[in-house]
Amino acid sequence: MTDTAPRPAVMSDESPTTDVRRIGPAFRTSHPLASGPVVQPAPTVDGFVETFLGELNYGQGTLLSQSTVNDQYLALARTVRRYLMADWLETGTRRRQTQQKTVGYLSAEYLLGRQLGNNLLATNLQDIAQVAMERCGIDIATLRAQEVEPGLGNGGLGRLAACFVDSLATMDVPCIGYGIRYEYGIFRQTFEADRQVEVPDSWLSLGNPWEFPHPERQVLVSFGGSTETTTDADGRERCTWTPDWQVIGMPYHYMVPGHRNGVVNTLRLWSARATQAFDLQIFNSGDYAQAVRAQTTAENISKVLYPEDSTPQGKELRLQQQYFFVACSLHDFIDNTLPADFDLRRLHQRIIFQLNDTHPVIAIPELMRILVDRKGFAWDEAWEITQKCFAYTCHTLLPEALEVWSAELLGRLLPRHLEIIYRINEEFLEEVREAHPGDEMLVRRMSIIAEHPERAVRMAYLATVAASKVNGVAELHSQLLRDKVLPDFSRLWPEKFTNVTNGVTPRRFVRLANRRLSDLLTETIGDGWVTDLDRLRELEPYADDAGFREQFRAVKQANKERLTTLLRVRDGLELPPEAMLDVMVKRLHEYKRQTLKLLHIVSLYDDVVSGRVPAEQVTPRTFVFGAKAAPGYHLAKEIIFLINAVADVVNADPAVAGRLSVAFPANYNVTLAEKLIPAADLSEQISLAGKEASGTGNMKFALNGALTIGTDDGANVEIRRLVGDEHFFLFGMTEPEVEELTARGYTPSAVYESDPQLRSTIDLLASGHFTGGDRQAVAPVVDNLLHQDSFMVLADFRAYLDAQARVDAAYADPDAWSRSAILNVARSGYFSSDRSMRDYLERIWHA
Ligand code: 26V
Repeated sequence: MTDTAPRPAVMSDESPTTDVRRIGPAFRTSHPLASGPVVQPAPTVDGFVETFLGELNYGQGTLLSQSTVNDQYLALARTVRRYLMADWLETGTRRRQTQQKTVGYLSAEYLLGRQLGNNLLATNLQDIAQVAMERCGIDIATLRAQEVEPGLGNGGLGRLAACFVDSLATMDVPCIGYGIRYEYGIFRQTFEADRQVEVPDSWLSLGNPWEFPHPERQVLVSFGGSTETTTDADGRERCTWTPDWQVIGMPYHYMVPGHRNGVVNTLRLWSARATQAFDLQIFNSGDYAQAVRAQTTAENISKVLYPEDSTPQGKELRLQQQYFFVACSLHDFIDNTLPADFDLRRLHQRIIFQLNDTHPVIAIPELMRILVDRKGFAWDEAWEITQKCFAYTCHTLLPEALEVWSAELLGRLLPRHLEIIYRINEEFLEEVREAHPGDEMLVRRMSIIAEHPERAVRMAYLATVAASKVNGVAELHSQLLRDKVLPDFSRLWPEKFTNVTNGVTPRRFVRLANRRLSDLLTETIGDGWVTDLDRLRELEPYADDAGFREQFRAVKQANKERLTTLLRVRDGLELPPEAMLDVMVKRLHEYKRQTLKLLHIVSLYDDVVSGRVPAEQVTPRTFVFGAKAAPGYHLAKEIIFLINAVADVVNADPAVAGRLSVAFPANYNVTLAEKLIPAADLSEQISLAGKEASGTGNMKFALNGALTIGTDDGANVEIRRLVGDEHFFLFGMTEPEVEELTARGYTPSAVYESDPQLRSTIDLLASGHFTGGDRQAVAPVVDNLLHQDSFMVLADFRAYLDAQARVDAAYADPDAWSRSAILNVARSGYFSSDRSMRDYLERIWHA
């Protein structure tokens, strides 16, 4: 916000709810139903139909015969949520009574995916709902397709948060997920002339049956202004912050059901509103337009998810978002969740705030502010409490992805927090000096405050200093975090650092996404695997059973056919359902190396059109890409353009018809992932070693019986170790080899000159063959590869092609391939997010 932008007014009272009837029973009664939910009858088809029609008539205000698909979807959703409500109320009551330690998961992103299917699965209502809808003459699949997924995240980090809250509910661990209810989630991607065009994601426009606004729990959040330090009667320094504008945080609650265990936890997402003081201001203001703009300023805070997932832009609105949701969440837990007389010295016995990357790290000075300025704690005691209440997860290794906020901006928006950060830093640096007297270089390196190019706060350092534990998200990543990103800190506090390898929920990504495989698994080893994924091990002997392999192949084939049908209808793509399905889906980023995949495709195509390889010798493959680029990431958008351009030409060229096809369905999201992953034969995990922190798509593919071609990076390392070398196609430089090449000096043009096949491939691309002769159109990508290639695509090209040749050879033996695929499933149980949660509980939360 600029200085002249109108600001929402400050209210005189700390609580925004003074004129709202406060929480708590409005009356006392001995009615037996007052303190427990009205008992729901056991679900039956008749009961379901009746509730559904009731919701349609009395909730939606329409008749079945008049209703639209959206009416029916909303009524069905509200019917399902009724079956969850008693468990939700009961879980809440139980949590209040037992007062167990709660996990406060602080995440700016939750990439939830569609809710209806998941909630039907959790409640075991899938079959009843299907029959009930049939009785009403409705195809339930049409209603499912009506749901717009809540895309409140960018990619891996947001999806991980969604998997974690699912697992915690399934394990009956008390957890509140705190985040932001963005009015617009991740943009919808469309292609125009092969280029990405972003469309706003107005996911709320047709109504959202899964959320519950709680105006009685709203919270006031302050920004700006100045601070003043005075000395009170006892000689103690006291700081007062006089903000100059405020907004209201309105919580929306979402159900997070456990898998058929009667538990429903809560996800609490905050939405920004203008204050009532502001409404008065409008009313009294001569300048109505200016006053309305102030309202817009307030409500902008939760308007839109930032679509960048690697390069922080230092945007003021983003810092406002971060402080907004964190301030709401801390206030909510401390003042509205704990009992009024709670002794905050015991705070760590009731909560552990897990910081999902640096985005919520401003919570650290916020808790200090609450304890010192509002609750009257001495600094040292407040710091002791604070250190016990936070743990920090780092999700990256890219230096440019580490958030740094300029002191100028932080001080302008949150003056008191900046003071607190300075004091934390001073005391921390004293500790460093004591441990390493005379080493001022070390002090400067470790300072939370950077001085160049401008004075700024390093959020990862602040998190590391304050947190009880710091973890990476895969073994290799945690090691590199200790050795490369935070080496001074890991020497100072070796015991602070730990690893928790990521995981994915088997409920959504196997049971829901791959019903056919799930049924086969359950027929073979029982259904215990859904909540105890290690039991997939029991499948191992069946890898040698020809009959089972046959059934397993039939599942994969049926999934492929479902996908080809979907892509025909959704994207107008004609794909052969028999070909090997080779899939690369993830955000578009140079380090992930979609261009390496593209060079492979072009080289295969080049082999055929140049006559070097007869088309009949090419293994039929369908290459599928799914990827969004950050709107401001120009090179990533050029890569998208090039993939589409290559796809157009390859798909239309009769020389490779029936052999090579390329599909790039627009708008890859959780919903599409659930269709793509179960159909895949080959999973592409080809980042430059040392760059992908973990990856979680890699786990989803392995669990769905795809084989991986991958580098020694992130969780690939652990996947390969578990499934076995012979069932994983490893290629490329290792992280130390990358380091060594960097040190020696890497010259991509020399690699180009020395490998004739690479030269031919790049020359074909550069010739304009795929862009109607337009060489300019391919220049950004080609020039970058030849003259920069920051992620060493050319250096790994040869190894990648060799590994792909091994893939072709293996695929030629369907029995051996299926055996490997089955062993991938059987040996990937470790990658359940339930296991990740057990590791967090044991190593970090002690909850
Ligand atoms: C970072 C930033 C940087 C500032 C600008 C906005 C923004 C938004 C999101 C992020 C998160 C990037 C980090 C991330 O998503 N990391 C991914 O986390 C996955 C879950 O741990 C992991 O599997 C992926 O390897 C890692 O790239």
